[in-house]
Amino acid sequence: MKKAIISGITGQDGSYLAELLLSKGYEVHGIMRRISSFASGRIDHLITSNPNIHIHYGDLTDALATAGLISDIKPDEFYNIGAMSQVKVSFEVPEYTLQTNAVGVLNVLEAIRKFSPQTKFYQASSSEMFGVPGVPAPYNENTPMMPQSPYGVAKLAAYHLTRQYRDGYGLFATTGILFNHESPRRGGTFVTKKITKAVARIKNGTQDSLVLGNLDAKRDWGWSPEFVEAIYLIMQQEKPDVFVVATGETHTIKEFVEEAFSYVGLNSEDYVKIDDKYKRPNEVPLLLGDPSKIKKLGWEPKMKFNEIVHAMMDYDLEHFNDNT
Ligand code: NAP
Ligand code: G4F
Repeated sequence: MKKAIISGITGQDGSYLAELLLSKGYEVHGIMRRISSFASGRIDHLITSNPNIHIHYGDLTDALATAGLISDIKPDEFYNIGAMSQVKVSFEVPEYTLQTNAVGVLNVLEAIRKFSPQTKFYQASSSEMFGVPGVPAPYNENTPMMPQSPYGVAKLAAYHLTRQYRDGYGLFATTGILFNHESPRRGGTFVTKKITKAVARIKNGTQDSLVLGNLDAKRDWGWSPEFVEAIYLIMQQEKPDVFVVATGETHTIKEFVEEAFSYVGLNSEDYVKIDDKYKRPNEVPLLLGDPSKIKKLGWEPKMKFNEIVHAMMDYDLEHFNDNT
């Protein structure tokens, strides 16, 4: 039985990845932070039903605990999915973001190098690493990078650490540069979930309006369950490498808003307000990926933009009162 560690198992991607690995017969070890309320909502259905999932308290910033886990378990695969993943928040907590998203990755790589060098390592890189003004889209594995947020800077540092441990020490340290991907499990502070939840509440009469920031930014939105399949595929290659994972289609935030409101027969102009507090000091205005390289491995994005909006709306219309 193959053993995998997933950091970030309580998050959107971590929970879908845990499901995928368990379905493939893996013994899955998840790292979960201790917080003051219950953090395991997205994986409770697995914990209560599958004896092959094991949860360990930990934190990527805790080098000793991370090294202890890797040294004890000696996993076949380590999926580094954990991160402070909210770009806007990274402007408010830049040091913490760098500690978790850059130094935290170094902690894992060092532990693998010292205690379990046969472990394959996957790093969750991000399209937020791009952002050179004027560089034509779509972006691929060779597009120059210039992140526009502390989050992106931290992810770029981790991207280079992954490359350096691959080239310098011969570790199987691989990475996917994932563009935005969504699902009903998306955290409530990200724009898609904020929109679908609000529209469901407005439709049900429990919310009056939806307050947003920049509606003109464009994002290449995919479907998280499909993107974790790409992560798994990247990890199964013979050699570590870099792959862009994207749909190759981009839409403005405004288009997402309009699609969500029209799905429930409402006009977005009657409900949407703009507040500058949701805007960022700087940001990447256009994200559009070129997934040609990963498509050659047989991966294909299937869920279309409208289908993603509708699937998230269907979920939130049913769960509009949930505290997620
Ligand atoms: P998410 O839902 O916010 O999940 C992040 C996970 O990381 C959560 O389990 C969180 O734990 C955990 N975490 C946060 N700080 C940690 C720390 N200091 N130590 C250990 N774990 C920590 O994010 P996601 O959307 O699933 O994204 C997964 C990964 O892909 C992240 O690395 C993200 O940066 C990257 N990424 C995401 C996208 C996207 O569009 N979703 C695109 C590109 C890259 P709690 O539950 O305790 O908060
Ligand atoms: O949903 P978002 O917060 O996602 P963002 O910043 O693109 O980051 C996500 O994707 C990255 C990959 O490209 C990941 F690495 C990262 O971890 C995360 O998953 O914002 C999307 C867009 C931005 O342009 C933002 O300015 O929506 C715009 N926006 C407009 N109003 C808003 C809001 N974003 C949020 N979160 N909240 C608003 O009210």
